[in-house]
Amino acid sequence: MQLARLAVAVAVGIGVIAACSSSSTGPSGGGHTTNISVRNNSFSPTPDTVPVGQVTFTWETPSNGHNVTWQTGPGTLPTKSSTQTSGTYQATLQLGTYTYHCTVHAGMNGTIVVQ
Ligand SMILES: [Cu+2]
Repeated sequence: MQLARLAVAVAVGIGVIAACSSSSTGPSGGGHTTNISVRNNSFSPTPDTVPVGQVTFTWETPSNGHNVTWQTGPGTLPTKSSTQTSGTYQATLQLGTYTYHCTVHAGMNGTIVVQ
């Protein structure tokens, strides 16, 4: 009986992991990826849930000038990116929830949940 309970617990655990990793974007627009796209006037995916560590923002081309500027988050916020039209920018994140935006375009916002 105890063994059966353990088997159920393991099966449920595997199911949760599979549900999280099966797709980079969920039905609500949320994602689970450390690679975030900088599009014209939006970041994708957002909200995004990632593990502690580095995330990479990649500017889709062609692109207008955008930047990644951190607004709120735990501890000292990462240094903002330059305003650029291509390339990548990386930031190292710790446990907690971060919000960021592009200072050029009002409404170009993003959220990353680090867990
Ligand atoms: Cu922008």
